[in-house]
Amino acid sequence: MALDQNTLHQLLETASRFVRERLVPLEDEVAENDAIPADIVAEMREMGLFGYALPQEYGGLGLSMEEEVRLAFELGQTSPAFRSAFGTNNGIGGQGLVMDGTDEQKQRYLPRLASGEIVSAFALTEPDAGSDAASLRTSARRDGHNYVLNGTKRYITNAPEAGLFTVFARTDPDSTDARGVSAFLVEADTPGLSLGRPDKKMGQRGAHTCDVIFDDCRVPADALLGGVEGQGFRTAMKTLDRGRIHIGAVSVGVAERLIRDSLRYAMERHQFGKPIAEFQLIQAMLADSKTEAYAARCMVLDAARRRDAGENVSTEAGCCKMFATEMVGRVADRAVQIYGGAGYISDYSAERFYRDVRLFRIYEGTTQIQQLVIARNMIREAQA
Ligand code: COS
Repeated sequence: MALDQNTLHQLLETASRFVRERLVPLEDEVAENDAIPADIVAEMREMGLFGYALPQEYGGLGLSMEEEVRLAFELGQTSPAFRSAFGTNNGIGGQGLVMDGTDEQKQRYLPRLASGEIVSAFALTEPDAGSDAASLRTSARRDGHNYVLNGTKRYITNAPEAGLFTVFARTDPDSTDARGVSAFLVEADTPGLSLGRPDKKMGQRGAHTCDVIFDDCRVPADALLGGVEGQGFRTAMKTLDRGRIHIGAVSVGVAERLIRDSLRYAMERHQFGKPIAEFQLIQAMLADSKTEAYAARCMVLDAARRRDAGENVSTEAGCCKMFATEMVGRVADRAVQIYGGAGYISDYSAERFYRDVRLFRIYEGTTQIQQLVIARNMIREAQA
């Protein structure tokens, strides 16, 4: 545990109040404008939210995985776009640097990530390399004291806001698999780096993705993460293992919010002369959602504790990501069903959350990739 119980309790309380009093009232506005107000981003910075999972020595809060998931349970209780604003710095955008960066690279970037001065993004996916991430084609050719990057990255979360990209590119042109992939820290204003138009997404408005294009983009040799070629894919996988537990925790938070909202609605809405919450078919939906969200909460906490204890949690991370994201999809579907006609109308939050949570089953590894990771690990362990 990085924090004493009192400090952790205070942090969770503050986050919960921030969500209830500041973020929930802004959900519709953010969805409408596709932007998070600047004063809210400033408050997030002041609260330390851009660096909760980054080491204290670089200005972060240095939360353990268990503390982080407990924070994510709170932060998940509102539109996922809010969490996305600082999520990449703590997660896929910042953890490669924390895990594998050189001291100099950490010194240069982590304090600015932790303070929220810059936003980071994780540039792995390409037009032709999604689930098969190791087949990526973006190249990084060594040229004297530089590398020259060429290629296109796709659906990159926070790219429009990012000041720093962790870019995965092939340094060994003769390779076609994971071994030839290296990671680079590329600043957004590097000549040769440009952005595509923001993507028009199904949901999570207020969080932005777009293409990142590298056209003879020249970076100094010390932009190579960790100073070692060929380690990039491993860095990406380790980062995603961690991120998958986090997404599981956010899914639990959203599910708990949806359950609370649909329970309240069911108790207020009258049909056939009584609140619909008194009908057993509505009760069955509420009970199923409650049970599944509770199971996911327990799972996520267990995986986080195991990771804190130093266990390899690649399998458990996959289990959490798969179960919790599928769970919140079912919970959102039941929420719409309980709201009935109102659930299909955008005046009620169920409709928005239904679209927002769909992404959880796709990014940071689809459900099908989690199944593959879990089963492959099971077979490997059985053979050992
Ligand atoms: N931690 C550390 N290293 C890992 C790892 C992990 N969790 N998973 C794999 N590796 C290492 C392997 O040990 C292997 O290294 P060695 O050759 O030195 O042993 C290397 O990485 C390649 O692994 P593997 O052979 O398993 O790679 P595959 O090409 O078969 O792909 C999957 C593995 C499918 C699991 C991977 O491509 C993946 O996770 N895809 C989904 C990508 C994703 O989540 N995209 C979302 C983008 S971010 S929003």
